[in-house]
Amino acid sequence: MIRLTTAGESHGPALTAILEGIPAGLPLQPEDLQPDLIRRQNGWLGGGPYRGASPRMKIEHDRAQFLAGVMEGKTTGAPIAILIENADHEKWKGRAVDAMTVPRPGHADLTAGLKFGFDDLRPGLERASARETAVRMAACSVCRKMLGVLGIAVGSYVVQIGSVRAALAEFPLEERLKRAEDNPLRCPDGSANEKMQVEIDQAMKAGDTVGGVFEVAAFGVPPGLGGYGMWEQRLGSRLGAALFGIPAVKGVEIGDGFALASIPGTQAQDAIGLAGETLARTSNHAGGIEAGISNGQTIVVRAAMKPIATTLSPQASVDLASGAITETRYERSDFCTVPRAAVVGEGMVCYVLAGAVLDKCGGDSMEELRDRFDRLPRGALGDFHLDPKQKIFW
Ligand code: EPS
Repeated sequence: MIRLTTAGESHGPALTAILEGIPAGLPLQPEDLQPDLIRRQNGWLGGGPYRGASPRMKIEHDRAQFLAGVMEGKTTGAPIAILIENADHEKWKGRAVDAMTVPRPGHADLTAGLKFGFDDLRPGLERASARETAVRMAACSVCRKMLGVLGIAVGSYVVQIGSVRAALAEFPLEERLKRAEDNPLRCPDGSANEKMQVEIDQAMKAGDTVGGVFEVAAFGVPPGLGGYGMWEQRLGSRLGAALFGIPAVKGVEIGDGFALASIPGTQAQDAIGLAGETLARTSNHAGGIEAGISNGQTIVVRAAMKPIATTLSPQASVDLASGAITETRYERSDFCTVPRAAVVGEGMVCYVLAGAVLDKCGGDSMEELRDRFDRLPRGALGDFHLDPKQKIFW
């Protein structure tokens, strides 16, 4: 059983995470997590954030430290404790802060204030802040490292920002992922990239924010992960829950998702054929999941983010201290987080897949896990044990 808990406020001293269930013997250094931490901050590894990422990204230089569960550069099988310091904390330490009493629609201010009965809305937004995804990313990056040993790779790209949609049909999945790493907006379509930046720039000028859509693909996933009986076992529901767990995500699709609702059943499935002695498909409408179980094809999921709730232009609200009708006050934030959220999406997919692999194979050490993983059936005809005679079941 794999389990992740994070703790930490956006402007508190540090963010922390405890990741349980990673087997012993996985080589692990803080530097292994660094590329993902940089990609989450900037949208890519190339150098600096895109225009429209939060100015906070120039303040934070996230670095993960292991406080437990890693000795001599290897996991021990014990819970892994991770810490990332908040550089911005220096500016908040010892400073008196005006009470926050006017909730921003769409943020946690109102719901957390009501739920917890706070006398100031700040504790809610401090914990609800997507700053939390920094340490979540670090923990998910450990899962990525474990999956990498098993030959499973996960990547992402942006398909839409605001009203600009990328034209991706000409690029195979692998090419999309490669191209995404060359652009801070993570969009594989070069001309769409430029239009997306213009859309973000326009939103910034207008004191507004923009949302969008990203996709995550996982390669090398064996058939047989997940389950069909109960909803919490279905790989689709696990991935869906994880992606919905990213702040501002309002929609998730698997494979062709909503588009499948409007085409005939004969065209919506992925016909089963043979390549030599192994089962093969020529399409992947199902996104690598059939009946809640991975089918050995590439897993493809898509998530839609609403525009960030914090806008420079004031929005109508109520001062909860006085009851007066008023407007929101601006708090520093991102104007568009879609490229950054795509990287967090990769992390969430890694976390779910690592859990599903461990559920299927178990293993206290990487050696044990690897041995069991390597023996999983991959869909050769010889993997099935069917007997064509009649049977009386009931
Ligand atoms: C966030 C507001 C901004 C973002 C933050 C999420 O923080 P601040 O209020 O300090 O400007 O930068 O995200 C991060 C710090 C991060 O590392 O992703 C919010 O309100 O959700």
